[in-house]
Amino acid sequence: MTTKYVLYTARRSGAASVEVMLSALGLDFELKDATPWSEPPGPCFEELKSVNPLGQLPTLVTPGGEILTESVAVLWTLLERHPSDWVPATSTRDRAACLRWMQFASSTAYAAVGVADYPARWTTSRSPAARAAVERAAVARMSRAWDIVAQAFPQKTGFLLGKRPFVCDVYLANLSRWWRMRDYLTSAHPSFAAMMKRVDVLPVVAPVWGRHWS
Ligand SMILES: N[C@@H](CCC(=O)N[C@@H](CS)C(=O)NCC(=O)O)C(=O)O
Repeated sequence: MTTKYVLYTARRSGAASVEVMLSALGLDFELKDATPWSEPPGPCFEELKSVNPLGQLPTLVTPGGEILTESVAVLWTLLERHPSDWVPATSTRDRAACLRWMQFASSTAYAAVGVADYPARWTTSRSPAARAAVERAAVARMSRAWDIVAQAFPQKTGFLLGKRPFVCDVYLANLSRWWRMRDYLTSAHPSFAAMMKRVDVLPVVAPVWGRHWS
């Protein structure tokens, strides 16, 4: 049993949005570097695998010892347990939209990132050409996902759900950084890219992004 939240994290990973939310909610937490892709892996990678067999980030251990995985579930559970104005009020259309678009981004864009990052997992072929083809298909799927998100939010001011940002803004701003999707958004959907930049500079977000992407 711990007294604080423990977040297994890595630079430039999906754990960044969880770091933002732990700070925004004023929670006591410890970060453990469990970078899976470095050589050698982060010092806490073996420990991460003992709590999450896939060895993926973000993985959060609660003060009560529960293991939380899956980025949307991790964020949503935190927001449910620590009420704040980072999520729209219960039963509102905005709350449904907030969860819908986080889940959409997770199951389309984030899932495609997992394929592009590790194409060998998604083809039985050992040929570099076959793996490169899987990677290209995954990147195309990512762009398609961001087209759909950007077309759903054509506004030129404010954030996804109006004048103030919610957890969905932070989540999408994190996910859209991979595989040059910000460059893609800037050319294909400039007003959406500008919205993501407004999220990047929020006082709770900028220091975390600075640690991850500087
Ligand atoms: N469905 C998971 C995906 C998590 C994921 O793919 N995380 C990446 C880092 S951003 C990871 O740990 N990759 C290492 C691996 O898959 O081996 C979620 O939403 O949290």
